[in-house]
Amino acid sequence: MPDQAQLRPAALRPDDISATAHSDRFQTSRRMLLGSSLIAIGAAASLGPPVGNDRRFNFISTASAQSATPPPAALSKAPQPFDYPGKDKGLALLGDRPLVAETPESLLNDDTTPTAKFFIRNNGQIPEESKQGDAWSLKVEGDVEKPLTLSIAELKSRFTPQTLRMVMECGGNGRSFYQPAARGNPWTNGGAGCAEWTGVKLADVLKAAGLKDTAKFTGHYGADPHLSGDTGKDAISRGMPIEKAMEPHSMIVWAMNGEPLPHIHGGPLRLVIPGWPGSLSSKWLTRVLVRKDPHDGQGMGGTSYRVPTVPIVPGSTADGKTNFTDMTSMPTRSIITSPANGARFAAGTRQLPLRGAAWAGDHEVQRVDVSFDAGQRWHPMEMTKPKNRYDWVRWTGTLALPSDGYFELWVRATDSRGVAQPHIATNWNPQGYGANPFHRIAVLVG
Ligand SMILES: Nc1nc2c(c(=O)[nH]1)N[C@H]1C(S)=C(S)[C@@H](COP(=O)(O)O)O[C@H]1N2
Ligand SMILES: [Mo]
Repeated sequence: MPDQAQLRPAALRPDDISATAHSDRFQTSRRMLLGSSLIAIGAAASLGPPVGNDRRFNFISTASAQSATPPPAALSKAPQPFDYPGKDKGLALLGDRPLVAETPESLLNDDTTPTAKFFIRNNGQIPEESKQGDAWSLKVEGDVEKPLTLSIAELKSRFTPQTLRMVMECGGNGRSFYQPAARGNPWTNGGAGCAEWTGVKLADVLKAAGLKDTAKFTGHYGADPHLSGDTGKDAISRGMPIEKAMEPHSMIVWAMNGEPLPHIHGGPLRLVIPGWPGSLSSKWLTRVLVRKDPHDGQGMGGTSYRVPTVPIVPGSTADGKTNFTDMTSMPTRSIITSPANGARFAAGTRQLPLRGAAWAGDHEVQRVDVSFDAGQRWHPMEMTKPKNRYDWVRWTGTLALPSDGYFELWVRATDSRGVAQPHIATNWNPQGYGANPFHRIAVLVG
């Protein structure tokens, strides 16, 4: 096991981390001051003349556009570049140990998220990079007729490969919008990406092992060491009902965007379980255990990836034992990917082109609307057809602005059940799952 410091890029040393931890993004999610963000951002914008490259306006963070928090003075500071091999410098570091970084909404403007821009979420240490290539092996055992040990070469030759473009999203995406702050990484909307995944159906492999009648749940294991280095503990080990495992979109994957799966994204082999919390999509996959009972690994039970079935008072304590359930489908979410928050346009601009994405966990996106008057009027956007189930919807549209000036743009998706995103994060829970309020950005014309 190499020293973690060696694996850590230079820019992620502890002193830099504390600087990042005190960035505006981090603080706004933790402060609980009251006030209207419209007033707050308006005030920030008026601090400087509305001409030229006013950094105070340009660097209003997405988080402060979305929270009810006045932006702190530190807003004029440029965010620190993210420095990790093969990764875009614009990713936002949320934590160093374990390494966690999100993708700002404006970096999700591609139809397919390039690997360089894909978010990173680790719970433990990053394991040593495997040199085994296609000799890497996966065990399938438990409540099966014939336990299997399969190399990647065997997975490729014995089963029919498929490539699907699908969203993967962290269960905690949107967490920073909860008030009071919930425990965990303060994601805005960037704990999600949509990549082309190549591999085989998990269902085909489970069928080859032969599911017993008692096979009701799965448990997933990866090769990454626990953060403490304790070899008796797993970094994370989550599981799901067998029905989700048998869906044709639940995959064992060895390639991402047409390239061998990169080490940081779980290469050489991982699960991709679309629509449900990303934590089920085990990286560095070594073992799938088929079980009679719900899995009890690291990250199962208590308030982990669990949400209230009876709403609780925000900020109250709960142990998750009663009136909580494991999170299944992720909520409906939409983002404006262009323009970026804080963009400025020439005086006289009236036609404002917009681009974005929307997705809805297990459901489909039915419509996407944008408002530039705080929800008084909503304008329907045009949606492209997803390539396959679990692909996101890319949407475009043009707003006709009535004048120069300051506008906040809100986007709202409605899913196939007719359920739209809420104005604010609802169903507060101690670890902050399921927050999906409108994405809001600010733009200035003139
Ligand atoms: N082995 C292992 N698999 C894991 C994790 C982990 O820490 N270890 N993190 C999970 C979580 S919480 C998420 S959201 C996704 C993130 O995948 P990514 O880092 O490729 O974006 O991986 C999941 N799979
Ligand atoms: Mo996650």
